[in-house]
Amino acid sequence: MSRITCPVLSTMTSTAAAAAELIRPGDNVGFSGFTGAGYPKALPAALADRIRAAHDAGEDFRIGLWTGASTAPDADGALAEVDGISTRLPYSSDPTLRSLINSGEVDYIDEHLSHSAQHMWFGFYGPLDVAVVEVTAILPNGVLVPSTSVGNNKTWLDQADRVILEVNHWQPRELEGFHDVYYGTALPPHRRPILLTSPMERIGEPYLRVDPDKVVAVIETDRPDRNSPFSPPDATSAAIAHHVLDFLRHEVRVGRMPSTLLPIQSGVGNVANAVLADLDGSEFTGLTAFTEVIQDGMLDLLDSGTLVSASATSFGLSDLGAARFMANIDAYKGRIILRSEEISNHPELVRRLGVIAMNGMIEADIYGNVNSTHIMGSAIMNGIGGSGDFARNAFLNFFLSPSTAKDGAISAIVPMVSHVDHTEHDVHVVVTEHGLADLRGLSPRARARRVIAQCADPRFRDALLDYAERAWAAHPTARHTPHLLGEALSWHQRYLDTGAM
Ligand code: 0RQ
Repeated sequence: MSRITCPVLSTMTSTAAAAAELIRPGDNVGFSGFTGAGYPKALPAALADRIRAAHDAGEDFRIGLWTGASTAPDADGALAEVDGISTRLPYSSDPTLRSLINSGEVDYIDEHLSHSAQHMWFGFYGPLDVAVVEVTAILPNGVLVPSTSVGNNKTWLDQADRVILEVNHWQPRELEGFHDVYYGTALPPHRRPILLTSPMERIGEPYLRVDPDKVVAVIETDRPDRNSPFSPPDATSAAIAHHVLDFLRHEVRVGRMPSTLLPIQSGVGNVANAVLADLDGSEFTGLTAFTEVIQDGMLDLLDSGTLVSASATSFGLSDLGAARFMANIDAYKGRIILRSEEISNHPELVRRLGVIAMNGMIEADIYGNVNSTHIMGSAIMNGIGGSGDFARNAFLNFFLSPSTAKDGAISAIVPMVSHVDHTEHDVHVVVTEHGLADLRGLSPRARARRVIAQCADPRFRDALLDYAERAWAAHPTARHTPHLLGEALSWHQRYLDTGAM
């Protein structure tokens, strides 16, 4: 059955190789895709071939690559392999690309995901030459049924000079009706409130719009999303999850939130999945999610009825999760909504709904500053993603991590973070497998005592306490946030010197 029923756009079908010829060296290219879902599957490989051939012929050919968030080895990875990317924004987790960013060959602009669309309209990034967007189908009137992520697709389709569409037959045709694309955004000073007051409210339309005159090629594919596997929760992530749940019970008991909690946001990865798994076996029911990514744990919660509904911008499923979603797709309709990331992560909405934000971190310092992005202060891991959008505006935020990294050699609790993504003014609760530090309403020194006692691994606790006490003693007129700067900075240097990193 044809997925391209628009009489105008059905004349534009093309091979990936021919479509790749329409991208020029130096173009800024906006791909669809978010956490391995809904990214273009054919064009990137064809473009990588073209770039490799150009490089073999001694020509310079690299593009600026913009996306919703991370894509997959056959998109980011394929282009990174051929050294085809000059600049990249706003988020990536691809290991090949990470190496090129960290070796200085690719310029990476690591942005809050809610900022990426508006920074395009504000003109901060310059022009977008080409949008390459995966869709599920093209309807007779030319509107597009989105696929498994919405991300920045609306903005890329609006703003690009030329558009290449990939119609992926692997994506279930039944996805039509899962999306809510908001077209009411405007530029300051003409902005109006976004009238979304509950996570499942619809404020937009189920389709993406495209100007048919800009469409230069339509490619048909039949290829799966990336769908990374999840490992079952290990003892460390299970312990972290238990602390989070106990704390939520406490917050309900003292009357700070209803027994159905407030809408939850959960980051990606195994620790976040462990929290969702723990919620599933708990007494909590009637929950809602206002989040970025629907991972396997969220499907479990929807299946068991613990979660009534989930609003997000993307799926981030394992193969098994994707198969389960497809087998029961009609049962999820009306309970899952996918939106543009400018809406799923919107500060106004996160704050209005009172979201409970739960995200991973690399390290926290004793005063509650959090590093989510950099190893030893200099090497990027992934990027800030949506963690800042949610944490900064949340009713309550958690930052979660094992207390140590690299088989216990490195402490995730440090005197001073080597890079700051979330400041002490934004961070509410830090959690490791050893315990949970509720930092709300505490002064810096009280925070330090609590973080060290509750979250640090016992092997590092004495050293951290000793540091805090000596810093207090050292500067009697500077005791608000006491630091021994040389020593704080050499904490990480020691790991580098001893080869732990
Ligand atoms: O590296 O695999 O080489 O050993 O960092 O660490 O423990 O596997 O943790 O996969 O949950 O990722 C913060 C990176 C955590 C993630 C981060 C090393 C560690 C390992 C990964 P190896 P883990 P996770 C929604 C929200 C920012 C974006 C975000 C992240 C690797 O959660 O990217 O929150 N967050 N988005 O060994 C040295 C330390 C370390 C360390 C960990 N202290 N020192 N190395 N590592 N801690 C999603 C989106 O926005 C799209």
